Amino acid sequence: MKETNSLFRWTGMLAAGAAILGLATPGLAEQAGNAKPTQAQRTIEYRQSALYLLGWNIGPIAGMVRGEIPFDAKAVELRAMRLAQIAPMIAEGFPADSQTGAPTKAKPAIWENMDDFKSKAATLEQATAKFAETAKTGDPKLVAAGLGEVGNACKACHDRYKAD
Ligand code: ASC
Repeated sequence: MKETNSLFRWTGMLAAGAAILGLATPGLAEQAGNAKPTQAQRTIEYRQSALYLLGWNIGPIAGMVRGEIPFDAKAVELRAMRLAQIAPMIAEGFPADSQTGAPTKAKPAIWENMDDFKSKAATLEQATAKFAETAKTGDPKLVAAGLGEVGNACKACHDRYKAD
């Protein structure tokens, strides 16, 4: 069909133009210089993405708890729910074949102490699940305490397993 062909031509030209202008948005693995990322690169990008999303959603809650931005109970509830959904995705990002292969702050100690690592991940899951319930109360004091528990779970793992 004529319209379809011209649409293909246009999208093709747009893609070529975007590539020339450097507008394409490759994932971190591609940015590292490989057209086709290795499995380890994909895995490392996966876990870094999940951890990034956790930080992204904690940030505004922490800002409210510190009094830097106004307390917004609905926003806390939404973000806490996201944390509870994302936390269970973390452990999956650390299979044995992903110790190296892309820049990572994950220490080898993770794979030497996988049971402990998984138990710390489980603690985060529990803390975020509880926090998602707490957030529904809309009580700033309870939210502050719950955020503290979540933060402690983050920190316990980072202290032992994240390179500075
Ligand atoms: C965050 C973030 C972390 C944790 C940690 C909690 O928002 O990016 O790494 O909380 O600071 O101790």
